[in-house]
Amino acid sequence: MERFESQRDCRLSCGKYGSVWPMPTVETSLSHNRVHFDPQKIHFDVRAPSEATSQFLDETRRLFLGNLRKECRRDCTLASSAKIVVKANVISESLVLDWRTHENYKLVINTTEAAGTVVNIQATTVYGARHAFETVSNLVTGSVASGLLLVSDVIISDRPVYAHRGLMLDTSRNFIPLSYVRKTIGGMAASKMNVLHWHVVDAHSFPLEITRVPQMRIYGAYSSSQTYSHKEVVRLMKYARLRGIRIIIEIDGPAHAHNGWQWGPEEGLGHLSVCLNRIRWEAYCAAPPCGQLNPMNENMYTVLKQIFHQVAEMGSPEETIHMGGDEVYLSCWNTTKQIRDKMLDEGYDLSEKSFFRLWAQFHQRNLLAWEEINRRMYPSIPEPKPVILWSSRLTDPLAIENYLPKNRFIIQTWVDSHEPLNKMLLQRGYRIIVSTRDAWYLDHGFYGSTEYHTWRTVYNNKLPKSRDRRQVLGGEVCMWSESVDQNSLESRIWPRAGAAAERLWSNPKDAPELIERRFYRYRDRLVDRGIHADAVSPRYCVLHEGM
Ligand code: CP6
Repeated sequence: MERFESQRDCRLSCGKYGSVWPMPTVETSLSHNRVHFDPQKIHFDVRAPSEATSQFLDETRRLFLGNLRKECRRDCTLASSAKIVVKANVISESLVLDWRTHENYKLVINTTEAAGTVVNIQATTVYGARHAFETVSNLVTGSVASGLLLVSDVIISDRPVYAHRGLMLDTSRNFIPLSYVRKTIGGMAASKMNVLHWHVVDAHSFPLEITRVPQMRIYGAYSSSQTYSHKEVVRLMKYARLRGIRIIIEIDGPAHAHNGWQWGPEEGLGHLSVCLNRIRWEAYCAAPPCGQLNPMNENMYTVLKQIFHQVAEMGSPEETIHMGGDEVYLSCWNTTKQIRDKMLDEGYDLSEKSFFRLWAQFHQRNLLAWEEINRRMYPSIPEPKPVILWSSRLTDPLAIENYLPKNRFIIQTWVDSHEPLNKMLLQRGYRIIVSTRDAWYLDHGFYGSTEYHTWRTVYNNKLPKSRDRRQVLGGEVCMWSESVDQNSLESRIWPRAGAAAERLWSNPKDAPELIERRFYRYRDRLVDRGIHADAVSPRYCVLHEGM
C-alpha cells in the first residue's frame, strides 16, 4: 500500500519549472514544500476595475475550481485544510483580445504560520489573470487520497513570447460536434493557447449557418444536424473568450469552395462555383470535390459579402477574418468557357498574368467588403483590421507586393521548414503566422504525408527570426479533418499541440531539464480534465529515468 502511494508521489516533478507547462519566461522560483488543502475551502479576494472584468474573473475562478476538483484523486474534502487565500488584482478594464493584448502576470505564493498560504496574482488584463490561475493549477502536484497538494512558496513572473498561439481546426472534411470543439478549446486553455483558427468550411461541406444566405448550409451541410447555428457560434465565442481564446473564422476562397455554393446558375451569371465533377480532378484542384468560386459572377461577391457580414456579427469588434486563398488552380478558371468569354468581354487577355490579376482582385474586393462592413458595424474601431491569407503562388515573394499590401494582409505560411518563404516575407515587411508543414501538421502520418510528427518534432520547430520581432505574430498547429472526427480528434491533437504551445509561449533555446517528466504531467492534467490525450511514454520511464 505504502509503495503504491510512493509511486504516485512521482507526480511531483521537481525540476526548476515543477510541472508548469508551458514554462514561465521571466522568473521562476519554486519551493519543494507542499501545503495540503481542500479546494472547496479556498477564500478568494478578487479585484477588478469594472463590472465586466469582475464578471469575467468570477467565471475564471469558477473554471479554476472546476479544474482543481478534477485533480482530486478520491475526495477533495479535507477536515483540517491548510488556510489558503487567493488574491487577484487586474488593472485594465479592457476585454479586447488581439495581438496587442497584455497577457503577462505575476504570481507569488507565500506560506506563513500566521497567514497560512496566500496566493497573489497581479495582471494587467483579465487574460493575464486567467493564465495565472492556470499556472496555479499546474502547481498542484503530488498525490494524496483526500484534498490536494500545492507548492507552498512560489515566485513566477511570466509573459508569452508570441502573441498568436493557435490551433487550426477543420470541420468541413468531417464534421466535428460542437461539444468536441468545446473540448478542444478546453485543452487550448490548459495550454495557454489563445487562437482557435476555425477552418469551418471547405469544398467538402459548409456546416456554418449564414442566416442571410440560408442556402449555404442547406446545400452545404452533410446533414441538417451536422451544422453550427449562428447562435451556437456566438455562444462558442463567449465560451472561448472566458478561456482566453479568440476564434478566427476562415471562409476559404476562391479555391476549396464547392458544397454550399451549388445553388446556381443564376440567370445569365453562371455557376457560383466552377470546376465540379471533373473526371481528371488533379488538373483542377488539390482534392475532390473540386470547386473554385467564379470571379466573373457578380452574385458570388454579393453572397460572400453577406457571409462576411455574418462573420463580423459573430465576433467581437476587434476580431478579424481568415480569407483562405490557398491552393488556387488557375487551370480551373482558364478552362471554364463562361469565365474565358466574360474575361474577353471585359478586355482581359487570357494570359497567366490576367488570371493572377483576377485572383488578386478577388482578395482585394473581399478585403474592401470586409472593411466596409466593419466600418459600418463598429465605427469606434479606428483602423481597418488586417485579414489573414494562406501562403500561395500569390504570396510568392517576387510577386506579393504587386497584389497584397503588407499593412492589410497577414500571411499564414505552411511551407516546410527549410523553405525560404518566411524570411523573404519578413524582409519585405509582411507579418506572418507560421504553420510549418513538416512539423505542425497534426494529420501527417494519417493523411497528406506519411511522416508522423512526434511531440518532440512539434516542440523543436523554431520560428523564424526577424529584425522587427512583432512581424512574427506566432504560429498554429493544423488539424485538418480528412482523417479525424470526434472519435480520434482528441488523441490526434493532444498532447502534441501542447508542445507547440510551449514553443510559442516560452520559446526555449535548448530543451529544458526534465522536459519529458513535465510534459508527462501536462498530459496527465489534460486527461484529468476529460481530454483523451495520447500517452507520451511508458509511465516507468517518467518515474525512473531522469528525463
Ligand atoms: N485543405 C486546405 C487542406 C490543405 C490546405 N488547405 C492541406 C494541404 C497539404 C497538406 C495538408 C493539408 N487539406 N483548405 C493547405 C493550406 Cl500535406
